Amino acid sequence: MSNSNIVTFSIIIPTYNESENILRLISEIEKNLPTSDFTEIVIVDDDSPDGTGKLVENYINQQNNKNQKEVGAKTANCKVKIVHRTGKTGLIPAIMDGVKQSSGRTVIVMDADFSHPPEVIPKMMLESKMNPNSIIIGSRYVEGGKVVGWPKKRKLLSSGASFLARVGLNVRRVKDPMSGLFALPRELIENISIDTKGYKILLEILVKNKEIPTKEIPFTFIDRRSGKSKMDNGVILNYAKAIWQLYRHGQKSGHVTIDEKVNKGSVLFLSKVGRYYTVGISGLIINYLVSFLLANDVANSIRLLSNVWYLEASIIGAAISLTSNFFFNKYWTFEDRRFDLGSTAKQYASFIGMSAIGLIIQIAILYFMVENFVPYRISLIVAITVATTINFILIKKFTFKEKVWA
Ligand SMILES: Nc1nc2c(ncn2[C@@H]2O[C@H](COP(=O)(O)OP(=O)(O)O)[C@@H](O)[C@H]2O)c(=O)[nH]1
Ligand SMILES: [Mg+2]
Repeated sequence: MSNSNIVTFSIIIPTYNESENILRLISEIEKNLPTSDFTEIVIVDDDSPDGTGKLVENYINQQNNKNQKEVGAKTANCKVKIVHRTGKTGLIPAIMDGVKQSSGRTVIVMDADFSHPPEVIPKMMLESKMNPNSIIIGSRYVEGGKVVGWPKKRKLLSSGASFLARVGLNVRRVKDPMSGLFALPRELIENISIDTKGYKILLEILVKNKEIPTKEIPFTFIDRRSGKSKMDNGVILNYAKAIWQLYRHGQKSGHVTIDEKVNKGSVLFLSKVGRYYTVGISGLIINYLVSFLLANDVANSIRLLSNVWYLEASIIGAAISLTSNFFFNKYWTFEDRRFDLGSTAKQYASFIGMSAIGLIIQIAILYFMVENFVPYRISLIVAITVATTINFILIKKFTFKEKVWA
């Protein structure tokens, strides 16, 4: 008799509509498992409409029958379990449920869509056995790791968010704190109370356990080939649409009058700077409110917005405030009252481009100063002031085609 009923590893895999992936994934994981340890694979399904849960259920029954028939078959070093949940309440609660229903000393969390290749699991297990009290992270951003199949936009969003998290939440020691692939001692995940909405559970654990050693294992993240991502770009797009509609609505009801005879030169440079900064502050307030509303409970009552994680919420907040900044600056700061779609869209694109340059300058200054041990508060003030001023000049000259000093 082997001691095969002592579970060493529990691999928790949350699923929602993964019927095309799940059985293949289970078999790939089993194929790669080291024989020395007993592993349980715990699938946590949120009642997927595509029958993922049923599929796994059938698979488990089949395996049981087979084992009963084949007397003397080699003892398996792995067992599959299914946890059925009744509703889709998000990724983190699903993971936490899976943890509760499992018993391995070490918990491994991974996605079902093959973004996390099954071949890295044994490497992570080995590392975890050598460092049983560490958090082992499957990392896209250490040497040897990479991301395949994401459009530039999503890559940028992800690495930008990682950067913000690392600097802002002081988890600089980890290159990929938002990875969904990690292994850790059960105690670290079992009793943690999760504050954030959304799905970056590792980040939360890292922030709350700064003293725990970490180790990153490079892997190649491959974007899902089948099934649908829950990261819904539609959310951002719908927001932009809503803003545009609101804006058009305001225009139709006559609040905006077209006035072509504005003498731009008559308004002094300084008064425009003043207006520009005022608009900037209004943008900050809008940004703050939107981020705050989206990342909090209010979002749960609006179905479209549930599952918005707080860093994403703040990216959406930034996008909306950028848009309102554009219109306030166009109408008020630069007194440009022409709103035909073609030229407005062109100006808008240019405004975004200039703002992006400003943001890059700001982050570069910030990064440079913080890395050179200037306190974060001071670095932030310097970075924002310099970047905003450069931004103003760029927008004045290139977006609204004014002379810089007029
Ligand atoms: N149980 C459960 N699993 C989920 C939920 N949302 C996503 N998942 C699973 O979590 C993993 C990651 O989700 P995915 O859509 O690939 O997110 P992305 O990689 O960030 O685009 C996949 O295995 C999904 O099936 C959910 O609400 N409940
Ligand atoms: Mg995925």
